[in-house]
Amino acid sequence: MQRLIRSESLIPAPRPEELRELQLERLQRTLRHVYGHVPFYREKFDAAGVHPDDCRDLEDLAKFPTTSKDDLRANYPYGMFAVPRNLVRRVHASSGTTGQPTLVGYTEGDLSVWAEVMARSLWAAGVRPGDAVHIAYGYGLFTGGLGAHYGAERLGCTVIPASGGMSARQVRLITDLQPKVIMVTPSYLLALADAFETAGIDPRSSSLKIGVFGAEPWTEGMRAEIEDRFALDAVDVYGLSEVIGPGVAQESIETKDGPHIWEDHFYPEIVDPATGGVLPQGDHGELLFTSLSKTAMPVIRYRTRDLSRLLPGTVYPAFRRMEKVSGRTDDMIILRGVNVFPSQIEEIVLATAGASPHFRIVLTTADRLDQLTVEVEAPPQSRARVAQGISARAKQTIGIRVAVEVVAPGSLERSEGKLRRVVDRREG
Ligand code: DLL
Repeated sequence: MQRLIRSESLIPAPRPEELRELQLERLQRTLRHVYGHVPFYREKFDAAGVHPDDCRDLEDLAKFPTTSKDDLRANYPYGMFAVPRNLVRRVHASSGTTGQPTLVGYTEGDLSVWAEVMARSLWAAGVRPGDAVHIAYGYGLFTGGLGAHYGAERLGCTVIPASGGMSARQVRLITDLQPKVIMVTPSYLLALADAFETAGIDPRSSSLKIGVFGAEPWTEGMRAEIEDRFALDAVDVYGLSEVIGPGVAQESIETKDGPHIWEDHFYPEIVDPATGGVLPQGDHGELLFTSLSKTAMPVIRYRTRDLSRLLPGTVYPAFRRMEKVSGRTDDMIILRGVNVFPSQIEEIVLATAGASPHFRIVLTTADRLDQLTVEVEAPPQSRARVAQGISARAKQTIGIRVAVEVVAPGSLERSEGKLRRVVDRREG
């Protein structure tokens, strides 16, 4: 895996059979490791009648049971760890908007792999040693800040660890320190665009040339909006704490065609979300990951709930790509029998002239029927046109009737990290 695609590239370029061999060896080792050290996996494998020795090629992985977020919750805090606690150098916890948080852990080796895949991701994003990188992902239990931080340091960048929030100060830092790169959630970048304007600075005149955005779904419409507002290249970084954090997959700045998955460390599968059955390459479904190199807390067939599909690699042909995540199995809204994703509403809002990109989806019950209201900002003069435009597009493209409430610019709450788009006030 030391061979590089071009003499200067950080992205490995193994031959297909070389990669499969490495994946299989790492998979077998990981299965044995969890079976030997995590009672949860041992019991689950035994109950399913499978043993690590049954994994003789990569396809055999499908015989093993999947792991869910509930399994992680039930084993909180240390039950999923596969090494003694004193070998765990760091823990992170997932956002856990509802209920019990989930804890993840890293050995020293895991932290090193994480920095490496994140450095690789930044390379694919067009970032180079010596570039200044402004990190506005939150630092703390969330993996965004520290994950991005150590990757950028590993690559040899100058890191500005701003964390999230205090937008006026972020504008000041960016203006003074002139970073070329920003790493932040797309929704918080929009809040920063407003903060630039409040400070009387055109965001397009900032030093930022590359934005590495992730931690929440964002659409092609949002990419266009961001690139236009800031005059930068916007690329997608994907990851989740259970697997490692940011840096599981990264979109190339050259092609912007969905993240390439760093498959030498994270093995992807797509399954039918309802049946759990493995789907062929190209089919849409739920993304699963199996750790290939993690030691402290490997996951086996972890159900991400993210909806995507696997596609062949392009600029990095050794690795498969995932289609940009359009939504999650658990943020799908069923409105009078029609499935609606927040990303569909995002596309509609961004395509509507006069509407600001700040919007919220509010679900209520009226006369025992579910109702979806899009709350969106627009100046008074375009109120009627925006309301009409959004409801007409929703009818045309999704086939649903939505209510639109146009509010004054600046009145919706701004994100400082991951945005909660949907407010569910439905009865029952
Ligand atoms: O959000 C890790 C991360 C930080 C990724 C910074 C990228 C940048 P969690 O808090 O565990 O970890 O949340 C993981 O966020 O399952 C997806 O639903 C969503 N997500 C992450 N990246 C993307 C993306 C971090 N690029 C969950 N597009 C995941 C869409 C994303 N959704």
